[in-house]
Amino acid sequence: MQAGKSYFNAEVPDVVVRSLFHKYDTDGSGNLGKNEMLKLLKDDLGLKDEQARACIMLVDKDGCGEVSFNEFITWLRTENGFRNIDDKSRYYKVQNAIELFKKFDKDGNGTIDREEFKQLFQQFKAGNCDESQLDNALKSLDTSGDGQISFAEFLAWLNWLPN
Ligand SMILES: [Ca+2]
Ligand SMILES: [Ca+2]
Ligand SMILES: [Ca+2]
Repeated sequence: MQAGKSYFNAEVPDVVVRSLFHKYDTDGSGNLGKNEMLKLLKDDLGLKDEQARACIMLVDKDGCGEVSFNEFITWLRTENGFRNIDDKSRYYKVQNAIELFKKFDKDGNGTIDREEFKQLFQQFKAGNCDESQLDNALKSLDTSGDGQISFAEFLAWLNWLPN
């Protein structure tokens, strides 16, 4: 499968990507919300529903649920952007990571906060943890420093995907 082949190309001028982005920003917010992104990925890039949902998790770096133009173009221009969806073994790992992430994102808001992280940390450490260990671990995962762990940060920490 060669989903999105035509756009997945560093040669595509920004203006083309921008017009694609604006076409699907139907509420004119300047960001693509979840439904807008789903529509773009499925209608224009030809992804299946499940792939499109995985994609959104990958593109939305800060986990705020909205994709900015910068996040979008960075993802399109990154060689691994589509590889993570197209390549069977990479995609399998992405799916597993998403499942794991969702398990700990108890309130389903798309990021893991400190309370949710505590559960994760205890499970991975197999025991109790003190608060300073917890804070240190959180800090090392939270590379953006916003106090929340996004899926992108989580995936980087799992280190399941080869570059
Ligand atoms: Ca929008
Ligand atoms: Ca959460
Ligand atoms: Ca973060």
